[in-house]
Amino acid sequence: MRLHTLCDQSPKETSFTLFRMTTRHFIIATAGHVDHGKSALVKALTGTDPDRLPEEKRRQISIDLGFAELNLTAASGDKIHAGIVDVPGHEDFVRTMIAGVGSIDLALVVIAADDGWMPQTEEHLQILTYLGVERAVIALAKSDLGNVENVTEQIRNHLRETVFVKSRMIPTSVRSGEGIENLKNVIASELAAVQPQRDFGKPRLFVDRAFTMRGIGTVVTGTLTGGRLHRGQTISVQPQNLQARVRSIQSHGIEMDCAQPGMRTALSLRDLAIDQVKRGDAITASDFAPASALIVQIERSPRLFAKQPASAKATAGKPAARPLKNGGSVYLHHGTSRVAARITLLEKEKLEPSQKIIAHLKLAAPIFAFVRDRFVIRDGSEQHTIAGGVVLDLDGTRLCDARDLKLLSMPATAPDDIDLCVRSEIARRGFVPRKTLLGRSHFSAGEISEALMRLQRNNEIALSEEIAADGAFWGMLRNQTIALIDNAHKQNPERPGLDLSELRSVLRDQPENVFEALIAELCTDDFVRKGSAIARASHQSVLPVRLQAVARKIREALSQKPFDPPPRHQIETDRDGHLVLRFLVESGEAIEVGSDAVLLRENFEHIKARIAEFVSKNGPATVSELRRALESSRRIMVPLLEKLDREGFTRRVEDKRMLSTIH
Ligand SMILES: Nc1nc2c(ncn2[C@@H]2O[C@H](COP(=O)(O)OP(=O)(O)O)[C@@H](O)[C@H]2O)c(=O)[nH]1
Ligand SMILES: [Mg+2]
Repeated sequence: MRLHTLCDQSPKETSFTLFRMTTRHFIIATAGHVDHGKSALVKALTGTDPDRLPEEKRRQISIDLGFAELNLTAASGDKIHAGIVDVPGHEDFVRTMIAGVGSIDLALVVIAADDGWMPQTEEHLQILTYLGVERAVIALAKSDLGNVENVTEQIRNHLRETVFVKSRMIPTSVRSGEGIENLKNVIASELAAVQPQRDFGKPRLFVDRAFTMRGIGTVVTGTLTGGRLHRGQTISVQPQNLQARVRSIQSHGIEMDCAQPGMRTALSLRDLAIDQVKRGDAITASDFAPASALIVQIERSPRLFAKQPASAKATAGKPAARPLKNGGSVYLHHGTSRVAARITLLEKEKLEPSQKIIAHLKLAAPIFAFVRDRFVIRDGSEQHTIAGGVVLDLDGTRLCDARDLKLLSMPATAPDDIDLCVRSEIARRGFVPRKTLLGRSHFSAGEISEALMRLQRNNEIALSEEIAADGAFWGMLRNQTIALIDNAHKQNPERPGLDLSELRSVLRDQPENVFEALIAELCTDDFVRKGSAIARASHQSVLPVRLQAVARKIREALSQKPFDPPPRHQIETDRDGHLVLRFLVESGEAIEVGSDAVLLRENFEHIKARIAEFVSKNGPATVSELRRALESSRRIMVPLLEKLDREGFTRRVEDKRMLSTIH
């Protein structure tokens, strides 16, 4: 019960014993060149030294991600709780840095006043931009050592034409204490303006640490996004698809029943051995599959990036300044994972700075991605960050034609427009099962079904219980089917309609669920199913004049000895006979008693009544007794009684028939 009480509160309103007021949760990550004072600043802000490893202490350099927490109060009085991820700044650890800055709300970019803008300042800035981080506070660290004014000017120049152009810049010194309080206030006011991370019911936690704790077992940590995780919940570890139960949840050392998006989260997963989970894996609560071939939009920053700060001329020949080529081997950084990938550019042969392009990425191992996830691309030698991008499609095995590219570009330009995303997804595929439509996306199931309703109201799509189909595709399929039905009525007016098996074979390219949805939809208005056929509701099967004489003859033949008519093969001696007999059977005028025995319906009803009468009067009867009494034959009576047994009218006991008790 308690579990739900906590989780049913809105993300803004979590209250733990530690925070009695409304507390909002955010994630901050540091960024900036090595030795510029990031870790020292985190310690000054929080009291926690993020460099926790002995090697980090010995070498005085951050190697892995470090974590701390910062409690602030916004001007409104709201409590703000920020998890801080401290990243390494050294060029050898850019890979770790990228794992630390996914799903953050604010970047704390640290630039030493005595050193100014440096290569990893630039590289980190590009990484933040590629990952869609739009909010940063710039700490001008070591203000006790440098010329703050000059360096401020230099940084402003570097930030021109970036999303961080308006970022606040605060001189700080951990030595003198200058600016630390001011920095806290600025961070608080920045975060107060940030919307808490969305809860769209699809939790993902990209693992940034996995370790064992004595008495607890395997523990993973990461930043939770997309949805909540509860204690006791069964989760899956992707991409290896292992199931485990969440034994307990903590955030910054505090036990909780439920973690929410935007929280640093530690999960104890006792069912898992430590070698079954590692950094880069994703913890999720859904059964979505991972993907290993993606269609993406990639972009290159307009800024050239060189290992050493240098003029554009000096960087021209360096790898980072070279265009990204078709077929190249790269590393994709997504969530906390890094995976080798081969890139195929779909629109051009190479990607120059400032350009955006659609590409295929074939991954060496699957990743647990959603449509609209952002990622970073580094070169095959892992020396340079060369591009960033956004996932457009998780099924990159399909080939893309020009129409595909156009439809893919639509949501790429407006990724938050759910109608556009849904519309493009359906248009590209013709139809999509509703269950899977944009399942792996940042939209909730509710948002997706509302978008489907809107699009249906605007006649842009057709919806059945199972599938959502593109309006044009559906219209074409519908018209084609209606034309086939009308044609069948015209060609064979004596038939009840078009055989569904015949229609299925014409539409064999369509999957079963589309076919069924089509039939179901047609049958909601002008069409009906008649046995194994579909027909216009208004269709009455009639014999063409040409066959009416044949019909007369057959009726006569069936009437002469009503309970012992001639065998079927003697009646339908030619094609016309076959057509007429089928018509009589389909229209219900005649009944197929056995494979070679047909009775007119009135005679069938009559003989049934006579059988009932005979058995009621004389008790259970044999085939011979009934055949003799009713002037029939074995040829008719045997299959007739079997049919009546099947229908539950009679019941066989040894070699006699009695009446079933049902009627
Ligand atoms: N004078 C001075 N030195 C600082 C300041 N902040 C950090 N340092 C020193 O700069 C070095 C690198 O700091 P660190 O926080 O490890 O940098 P990081 O690599 O960006 O995390 C350390 O020797 C710190 O003592 C500061 O505000 N003033
Ligand atoms: Mg550090």
